Order: sequence, then structure tokens, then C-alpha cells
Amino acid sequence: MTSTYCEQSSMAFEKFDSSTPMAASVKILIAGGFGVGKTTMVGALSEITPLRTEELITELSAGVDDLSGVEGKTTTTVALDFGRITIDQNLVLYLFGTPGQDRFWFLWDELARGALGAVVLADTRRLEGSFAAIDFFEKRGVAFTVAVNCFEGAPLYTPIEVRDALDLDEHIPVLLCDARDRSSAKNVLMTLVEYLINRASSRVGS
Ligand SMILES: Nc1nc2c(ncn2[C@@H]2O[C@H](COP(=O)(O)OP(=O)(O)OP(=O)(O)O)[C@@H](O)[C@H]2O)c(=O)[nH]1
Ligand SMILES: [Mg+2]
Repeated sequence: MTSTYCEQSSMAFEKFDSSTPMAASVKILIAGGFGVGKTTMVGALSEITPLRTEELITELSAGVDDLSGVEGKTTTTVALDFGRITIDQNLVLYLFGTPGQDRFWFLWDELARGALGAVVLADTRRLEGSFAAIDFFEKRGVAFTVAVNCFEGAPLYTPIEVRDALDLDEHIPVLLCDARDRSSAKNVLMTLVEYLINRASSRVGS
């Protein structure tokens, strides 16, 4: 039996009546230097097929982008990655992965507009590649966590050592992760969400 338009719309109304709490939508950036695993992390986390803008790495990249440790990498993000993850009925995170090559810096301001927080991914073989992203978020007052993507063969440092090397304030969460692994990547996001909540409540309290 087919339902009438009125029945359908009243069913829809029941589903979305004003007493149903709307999930908060929050924009989060997955950022960091070239080839640290940003696209990989958005892909691991997203419950929808992620939008990717990958292009072949050109010869122009030779001598500019440091491919050490990711020699098998053939593509790079030229605009953004986009994905979505529902944390619970109250919170949906929209994930925006940044491009990593320096020539796309001009896109970062646009991507960061409206972002509540960011994950700065780092690779201990090329830690200096994270400085620009950290600087970017510090200057704009965007809260961020640093997540070290533990590639096989990369030197393993503790979060405290990484914090020191990057000269980060004590309150900024630093953790180790595997960007390919959903639960590890989700742990990074949950750490960021908790950090954002604590930061907001300490501001309200002060
Ligand atoms: N072994 C290992 N490989 C990884 C890991 N994360 C990413 N990769 C690989 O490393 C390469 C770089 O990953 P991407 O996700 O493209 O990195 P990206 O930061 O988006 O790169 P750009 O957009 O070019 O800046 C890819 O070949 C991935 O398959 C990891 O945790 N371990
Ligand atoms: Mg990418």
C-alpha cells in the first residue's frame, strides 16, 4: 500500500519535530605538512565515501617536496579532502583535509574559515614539515592537537619529546596514531573534541 503525500509529510514531521534535538555540526581540519597522511586519515574516519582531489605528483615537485619515507607516493592533494563522521546523536564532524604542498598555501585560509579545531599530523622523519601548520593555527587562535602518524621505520618519540621538539604549550594535546586505522584516528578526534569542550568551558568559567 502506498502512503499519501499527507501521510508521508506527517511521518517526516514526526521524525523532525522541534523537540528532536538537532546534532551540532562541527568543521574540523586535518592538516600538516606534505605526505604526513592527511588524506589517509580522512579516508579512515569518514562514514561516507570521502571526496578526494588527488593529482599525480609532477616533476615540478622534485627537489621541492620531501618524499623521504613515502617514496611510493605518486599523488598529492591539490584542493581538499572531505569526509564526515557521526560521533553520537548530538555531534557530527565534517572533516576537511588540507593540501600538503607549499604551492597550495593560498587555500588554507578558505579551508580554515569556520573551523572549530584542527588535527596537525606529523611525521617524525620530517617534523619540521609541521611547523607551518602549527604556526597557522596559533596565529588564528584555532585550537589544535598534534598527532604523530607512526610510519614503520620512523624514529619513535614519546609525546613529551615531540611536544618539546615542536615547542608546544603544555595544554596542547600530543598523541601518537596510525592514520590508516579508524579506531586510532577516532581516538585523535575524540581527544580534540574533549580539548575543545574543556577549552570552551574554561572560557565560560573565566
Ligand atoms: N606505512 C604507512 N603508510 C602510510 C601511513 N599513512 C599514510 N601512509 C601512506 O603514506 C603516503 C602519504 O599519505 P597521504 O594520505 O596521501 O598523505 P597526505 O598528507 O594527504 O599527502 P599530501 O596531500 O600530498 O600532502 C601514502 O602512500 C599512504 O598510503 C601510515 O600510517 N603508515
Ligand atoms: Mg593529501
